[in-house]
Amino acid sequence: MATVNFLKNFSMATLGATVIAIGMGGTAHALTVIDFQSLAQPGDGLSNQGFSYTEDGYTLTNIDQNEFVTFNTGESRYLGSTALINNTVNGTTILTKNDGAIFDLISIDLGELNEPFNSSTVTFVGTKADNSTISNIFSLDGVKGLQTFNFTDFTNLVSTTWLQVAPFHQFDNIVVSDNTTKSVPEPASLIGILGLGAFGITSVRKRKQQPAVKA
Ligand SMILES: [Ca+2]
Ligand SMILES: [Ca+2]
Ligand SMILES: [Ca+2]
Repeated sequence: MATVNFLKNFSMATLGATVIAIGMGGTAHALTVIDFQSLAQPGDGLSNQGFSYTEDGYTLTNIDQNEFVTFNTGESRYLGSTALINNTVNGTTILTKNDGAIFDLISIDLGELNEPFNSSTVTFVGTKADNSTISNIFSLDGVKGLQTFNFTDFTNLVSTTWLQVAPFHQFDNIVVSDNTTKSVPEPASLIGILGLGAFGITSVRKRKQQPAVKA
Protein backbone atom coordinates (compact mmCIF):
# COMPACT_ATOMS: atom_id res chain seq x y z
CA MET A 1 0.00 0.00 0.00
CA ALA A 2 1.35 3.37 -1.03
CA THR A 3 0.49 5.00 2.27
CA VAL A 4 2.19 2.34 4.35
CA ASN A 5 5.32 2.49 2.18
CA PHE A 6 5.37 6.24 2.44
CA LEU A 7 5.19 6.14 6.22
CA LYS A 8 7.92 3.49 6.37
CA ASN A 9 10.17 5.53 4.09
CA PHE A 10 9.46 8.67 6.02
CA SER A 11 10.49 7.13 9.31
CA MET A 12 13.67 5.66 7.78
CA ALA A 13 14.55 9.06 6.32
CA THR A 14 14.01 10.65 9.70
CA LEU A 15 16.47 8.19 11.15
CA GLY A 16 19.09 9.39 8.70
CA ALA A 17 19.03 6.51 6.25
CA THR A 18 19.59 7.51 2.62
CA VAL A 19 16.15 6.47 1.49
CA ILE A 20 13.93 8.56 -0.74
CA ALA A 21 10.34 7.86 -1.64
CA ILE A 22 9.37 8.57 -5.22
CA GLY A 23 6.14 8.04 -7.09
CA MET A 24 6.30 5.53 -9.96
CA GLY A 25 3.06 4.42 -11.52
CA GLY A 26 1.32 4.73 -8.20
CA THR A 27 3.82 2.47 -6.40
CA ALA A 28 6.27 3.75 -3.84
CA HIS A 29 9.86 2.68 -4.51
CA ALA A 30 12.58 3.15 -1.96
CA LEU A 31 15.86 4.30 -3.46
CA THR A 32 18.95 3.52 -1.42
CA VAL A 33 22.44 4.93 -1.98
CA ILE A 34 25.42 2.81 -0.95
CA ASP A 35 28.07 5.53 -0.51
CA PHE A 36 30.82 3.92 1.63
CA GLN A 37 31.20 7.10 3.69
CA SER A 38 31.36 5.14 6.94
CA LEU A 39 34.71 3.79 5.70
CA ALA A 40 36.36 7.20 5.24
CA GLN A 41 39.77 7.56 6.87
CA PRO A 42 42.08 10.60 7.03
CA GLY A 43 45.70 10.62 5.92
CA ASP A 44 47.66 9.03 3.13
CA GLY A 45 47.66 5.45 1.91
CA LEU A 46 45.07 2.69 1.87
CA SER A 47 42.74 1.12 4.40
CA ASN A 48 41.87 -2.58 4.26
CA GLN A 49 38.10 -3.12 4.43
CA GLY A 50 37.70 -6.89 4.60
CA PHE A 51 35.99 -9.24 2.15
CA SER A 52 32.44 -8.01 2.58
CA TYR A 53 30.79 -4.66 3.18
CA THR A 54 27.18 -4.10 4.25
CA GLU A 55 25.28 -0.81 4.05
CA ASP A 56 21.53 -0.12 4.10
CA GLY A 57 20.63 -3.82 3.84
CA TYR A 58 22.83 -4.60 0.83
CA THR A 59 26.16 -6.46 0.83
CA LEU A 60 29.17 -6.33 -1.48
CA THR A 61 31.19 -9.54 -1.42
CA ASN A 62 34.77 -10.01 -2.60
CA ILE A 63 35.51 -13.67 -3.37
CA ASP A 64 39.22 -13.17 -4.10
CA GLN A 65 42.42 -13.19 -2.10
CA ASN A 66 43.00 -9.49 -1.43
CA GLU A 67 40.63 -7.49 0.79
CA PHE A 68 38.51 -4.61 -0.45
CA VAL A 69 40.43 -1.36 0.11
CA THR A 70 39.66 2.35 0.19
CA PHE A 71 41.98 5.28 -0.47
CA ASN A 72 42.35 7.49 2.58
CA THR A 73 41.27 11.10 2.02
CA GLY A 74 44.86 12.37 1.67
CA GLU A 75 45.85 9.80 -0.98
CA SER A 76 46.58 11.25 -4.43
CA ARG A 77 44.15 8.78 -6.06
CA TYR A 78 41.27 9.65 -3.67
CA LEU A 79 38.45 10.94 -5.90
CA GLY A 80 36.77 13.35 -3.48
CA SER A 81 34.47 10.73 -1.93
CA THR A 82 35.31 7.42 -0.29
CA ALA A 83 34.91 4.67 -2.90
CA LEU A 84 35.40 0.92 -2.63
CA ILE A 85 38.13 -0.92 -4.56
CA ASN A 86 38.43 -4.62 -5.30
CA ASN A 87 42.18 -5.01 -4.79
CA THR A 88 42.69 -8.20 -6.79
CA VAL A 89 43.58 -8.21 -10.49
CA ASN A 90 40.55 -9.72 -12.25
CA GLY A 91 38.88 -9.92 -8.83
CA THR A 92 35.12 -10.51 -8.58
CA THR A 93 32.69 -8.26 -6.70
CA ILE A 94 29.11 -9.42 -6.03
CA LEU A 95 26.22 -7.20 -4.91
CA THR A 96 23.25 -8.84 -3.18
CA LYS A 97 20.39 -7.79 -0.92
CA ASN A 98 20.76 -9.16 2.60
CA ASP A 99 17.36 -10.77 3.02
CA GLY A 100 17.63 -12.51 -0.36
CA ALA A 101 14.91 -10.33 -1.84
CA ILE A 102 15.19 -9.08 -5.39
CA PHE A 103 16.18 -5.52 -6.20
CA ASP A 104 16.66 -3.13 -9.11
CA LEU A 105 20.04 -1.55 -9.82
CA ILE A 106 19.67 2.05 -10.95
CA SER A 107 23.15 3.57 -11.24
CA ILE A 108 26.77 3.44 -10.04
CA ASP A 109 29.66 5.90 -9.94
CA LEU A 110 32.94 4.62 -11.39
CA GLY A 111 36.35 6.27 -11.20
CA GLU A 112 39.86 5.61 -12.41
CA LEU A 113 42.22 3.76 -10.05
CA ASN A 114 45.95 4.10 -10.76
CA GLU A 115 48.07 6.96 -12.06
CA PRO A 116 48.43 7.77 -14.89
CA PHE A 117 44.64 7.54 -15.04
CA ASN A 118 43.34 5.43 -17.91
CA SER A 119 39.95 4.58 -19.33
CA SER A 120 38.64 1.31 -17.93
CA THR A 121 35.78 -0.74 -19.30
CA VAL A 122 33.63 -2.50 -16.73
CA THR A 123 31.07 -5.19 -17.58
CA PHE A 124 28.25 -5.69 -15.08
CA VAL A 125 26.28 -8.93 -15.18
CA GLY A 126 22.96 -9.09 -13.37
CA THR A 127 21.25 -12.36 -12.50
CA LYS A 128 17.48 -12.10 -12.29
CA ALA A 129 15.03 -14.01 -10.15
CA ASP A 130 14.11 -16.20 -13.15
CA ASN A 131 17.85 -17.08 -13.63
CA SER A 132 18.16 -15.03 -16.82
CA THR A 133 21.08 -12.61 -17.04
CA ILE A 134 21.53 -9.07 -18.26
CA SER A 135 24.78 -7.23 -18.93
CA ASN A 136 25.72 -3.57 -19.29
CA ILE A 137 29.19 -2.35 -20.32
CA PHE A 138 30.45 1.03 -19.11
CA SER A 139 33.58 2.82 -20.32
CA LEU A 140 35.23 5.39 -18.06
CA ASP A 141 36.38 8.72 -19.50
CA GLY A 142 40.02 8.27 -18.39
CA VAL A 143 39.97 11.57 -16.51
CA LYS A 144 40.51 11.48 -12.72
CA GLY A 145 37.12 11.60 -11.06
CA LEU A 146 33.88 9.71 -10.55
CA GLN A 147 31.34 9.41 -13.36
CA THR A 148 27.73 8.22 -12.97
CA PHE A 149 26.53 5.35 -15.18
CA ASN A 150 22.85 4.44 -15.45
CA PHE A 151 21.86 0.78 -15.79
CA THR A 152 19.42 -0.42 -18.43
CA ASP A 153 17.04 -3.28 -17.56
CA PHE A 154 18.85 -4.23 -14.33
CA THR A 155 15.53 -5.15 -12.70
CA ASN A 156 14.30 -8.11 -10.61
CA LEU A 157 17.89 -8.98 -9.64
CA VAL A 158 19.12 -11.51 -7.13
CA SER A 159 22.74 -10.42 -7.67
CA THR A 160 25.05 -8.33 -9.82
CA THR A 161 28.67 -9.28 -10.48
CA TRP A 162 31.60 -7.44 -12.04
CA LEU A 163 35.36 -7.84 -12.39
CA GLN A 164 38.37 -5.69 -11.56
CA VAL A 165 39.88 -5.67 -15.04
CA ALA A 166 42.96 -3.59 -16.01
CA PRO A 167 43.44 -0.63 -16.00
CA PHE A 168 41.09 -0.93 -13.00
CA HIS A 169 38.40 1.16 -11.34
CA GLN A 170 36.98 2.22 -7.97
CA PHE A 171 33.22 2.40 -7.37
CA ASP A 172 30.91 4.57 -5.28
CA ASN A 173 27.27 5.69 -4.87
CA ILE A 174 25.50 2.50 -5.91
CA VAL A 175 21.81 3.39 -6.26
CA VAL A 176 19.45 0.45 -5.76
CA SER A 177 15.68 0.24 -5.61
CA ASP A 178 14.06 -1.94 -2.99
CA ASN A 179 10.90 -3.02 -4.77
CA THR A 180 8.87 -4.85 -2.16
CA THR A 181 5.97 -5.50 -4.51
CA LYS A 182 7.91 -8.19 -6.39
CA SER A 183 8.31 -11.84 -5.52
CA VAL A 184 11.12 -13.31 -3.47
CA PRO A 185 13.28 -16.04 -5.09
CA GLU A 186 13.16 -19.61 -3.85
CA PRO A 187 15.73 -20.39 -1.15
CA ALA A 188 17.14 -23.09 -3.46
CA SER A 189 18.16 -20.43 -5.99
CA LEU A 190 20.15 -18.57 -3.38
CA ILE A 191 21.89 -21.72 -2.21
CA GLY A 192 22.83 -22.38 -5.83
CA ILE A 193 24.36 -18.94 -6.13
CA LEU A 194 26.36 -19.32 -2.91
CA GLY A 195 27.53 -22.72 -4.10
CA LEU A 196 28.84 -21.18 -7.32
CA GLY A 197 30.62 -18.56 -5.24
CA ALA A 198 32.37 -21.24 -3.22
CA PHE A 199 33.53 -22.96 -6.43
CA GLY A 200 34.87 -19.60 -7.56
CA ILE A 201 37.02 -19.20 -4.46
CA THR A 202 38.92 -22.43 -5.12
CA SER A 203 39.80 -21.66 -8.73
CA VAL A 204 40.32 -17.94 -8.26
CA ARG A 205 42.67 -18.09 -5.30
CA LYS A 206 45.20 -20.19 -7.16
CA ARG A 207 45.64 -17.81 -10.07
CA LYS A 208 44.56 -14.32 -9.07
CA GLN A 209 46.64 -12.81 -6.32
CA GLN A 210 48.10 -9.58 -7.64
CA PRO A 211 46.85 -6.33 -6.07
CA ALA A 212 45.04 -3.98 -8.41
CA VAL A 213 46.25 -0.90 -6.55
CA LYS A 214 49.81 0.06 -7.48
CA ALA A 215 52.12 0.34 -4.49
CA1 LIG B 1 23.79 4.80 2.50
CA1 LIG C 1 31.50 7.80 -1.23
CA1 LIG D 1 36.66 9.62 -14.59
